[in-house]
Amino acid sequence: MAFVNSKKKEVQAKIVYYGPGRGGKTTNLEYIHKKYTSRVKTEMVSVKTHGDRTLFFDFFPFDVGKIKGYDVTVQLYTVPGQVKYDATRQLVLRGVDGVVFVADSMAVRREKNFMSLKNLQKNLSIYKKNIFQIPLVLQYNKRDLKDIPLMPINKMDRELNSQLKVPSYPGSAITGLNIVETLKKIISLTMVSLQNQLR
Ligand SMILES: Nc1nc2c(ncn2[C@@H]2O[C@H](COP(=O)(O)OP(=O)(O)OP(=O)(O)O)[C@@H](O)[C@H]2O)c(=O)[nH]1
Ligand SMILES: [Mg+2]
Repeated sequence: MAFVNSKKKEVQAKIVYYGPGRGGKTTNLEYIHKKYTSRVKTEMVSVKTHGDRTLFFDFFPFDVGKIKGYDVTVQLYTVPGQVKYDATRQLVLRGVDGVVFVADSMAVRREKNFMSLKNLQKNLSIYKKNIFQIPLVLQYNKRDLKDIPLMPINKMDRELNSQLKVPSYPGSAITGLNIVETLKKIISLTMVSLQNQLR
């Protein structure tokens, strides 16, 4: 749950980057952290395995600035995408206000995207949250790859987003394509959904 302090006019919301292993969640946060050094007052906390895979999560607080007179901070997290870390994903999702689902555009990862989206739905339901109601943005990452077969964007949209019908972006966490747009969209959806708490 977001933390709203009406007296101090402060809001803290939690946004989680979710998706299959190796899809680019950590790289999204690294890009944002590097680009917005002034809005990020802390180092990025990353708990990784030797091979650079996320073991627990990545985290940093991001200063959004003022919205409707409130000082807004979003806590950005990633989950570990590897299938075996489901218990950790559940822990990281606790109290989530908004989700970015980072799908992998590589054609060979098609099935992994499906499974991970299903897994998100299941894990949200543990907290009585509905994937059709929570603020959610899809990102089709790795569009910069040239020599590897990628899924066409309209096909990814059809397969992953035909029921959800949420905002989606082709992206690249390496070149920065739509990384900031993705972040701005999820912040804005999250704030709209919290609006009834901001009085
Ligand atoms: N070409 C390309 N490579 C990417 C992109 N995003 C991530 N990668 C690479 O893909 C690999 C995995 O990226 P990560 O950000 O660690 O993936 P993750 O989703 O955090 O993976 P887990 O922590 O295991 O869940 C790394 O080698 C990244 O450099 C992208 O947009 N384009
Ligand atoms: Mg990671």
